[in-house]
Amino acid sequence: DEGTGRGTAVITRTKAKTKRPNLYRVLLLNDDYTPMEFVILVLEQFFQMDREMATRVMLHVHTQGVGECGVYTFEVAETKVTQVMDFAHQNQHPLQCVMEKK
Ligand code: TYC
Repeated sequence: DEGTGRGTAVITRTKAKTKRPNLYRVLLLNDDYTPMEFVILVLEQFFQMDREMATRVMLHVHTQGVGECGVYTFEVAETKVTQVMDFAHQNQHPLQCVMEKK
């Protein structure tokens, strides 16, 4: 450094940098075979909804084709999708659950 006579400047961050995590929507897709009651059960069990909210969301998916169950960080969203897909498979329902980046 002294050899060239040129100094090097280093800027250090003083303020704590908070970076927001990427968020993902977990969606339920409609189909013709999964019983409405089963979908309500899924929303209550995996998305902490009460019966009223679960029924509203289920009916939204039923009429609109797709609906949001919740918004989570990547790992949580991935876990929800896996849990719902496993539970649907175990009960031989074709219910589809997916995640998409917000
Ligand atoms: N369409 C289904 C029925 O009539 C009900 C249903 C709702 C299925 C939501 C899937 O994500 C779903 N039995």
